[in-house]
Amino acid sequence: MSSEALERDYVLPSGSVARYQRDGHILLRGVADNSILAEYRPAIADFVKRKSVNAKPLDERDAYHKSFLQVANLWEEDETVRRFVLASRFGRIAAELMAVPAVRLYHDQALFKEPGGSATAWHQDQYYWPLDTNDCITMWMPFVDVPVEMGVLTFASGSHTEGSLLSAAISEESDQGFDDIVRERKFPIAYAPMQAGDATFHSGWTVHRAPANNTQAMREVMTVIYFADGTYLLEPDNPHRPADLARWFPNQKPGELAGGPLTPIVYSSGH
Ligand SMILES: O=C(O)CCC(=O)C(=O)O
Repeated sequence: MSSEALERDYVLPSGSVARYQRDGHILLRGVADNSILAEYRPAIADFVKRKSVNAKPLDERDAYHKSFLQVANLWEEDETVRRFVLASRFGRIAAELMAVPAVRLYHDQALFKEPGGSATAWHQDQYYWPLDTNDCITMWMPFVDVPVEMGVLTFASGSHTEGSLLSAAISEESDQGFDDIVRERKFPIAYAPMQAGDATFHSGWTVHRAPANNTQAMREVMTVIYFADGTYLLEPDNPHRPADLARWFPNQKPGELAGGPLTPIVYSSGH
């Protein structure tokens, strides 16, 4: 039943594409219905729990690992999660917002911010990605209602139009540096409380952060990242991009078309 729901198209509210392209992010309501949440929330939560059994207590972690429990590419290991991550319903939204005919999966990540988990520093995702395109997008979907004080995703609207604004990995340095840039450039800050099954989509260059989780409940969030089919791989030009190249594109080289068994086409308008 819910797997069928994953194959049904989501109709974008009118004006969504223009808004996404102007702001670099958009909040869409009800992207996953209750049947989808009921099937996939437990599978993803169990997976994160299994992978996090050895996580240190919050106060013994470094600054980055205080922000969330992070588990990547669940779809490789779990058949149920695979259906969720490769769903054409989500891939189609990504393609339509970016106005491209087809998208590939880049990778997925569960980002569970624990009660008391600290803020996620300002950053740009694409700093990490050796992809020669501006057409990268992340779906960020909570499986629980997320009030602002639980750590809702927060965007600097319009910041994606300028490409790389600061060469910095997510850290206290990126937080301070982007904070200054956001203020100087007067990018409007956008965030809103979300309900389970709502999703935000943001561009790879959109500057974003999330506040701390000041509630007693886990912020359960699943993300899926896509890029436009037809994208070429870049020569890694910072200390972080070689690891992404090796992890997501094994056996591929800079200059080649990005795409292999780990980065399948998730949606194509031609099919
Ligand atoms: O979930 C968070 O706190 C941060 C998420 C994020 O930065 C992303 O999905 O790109």
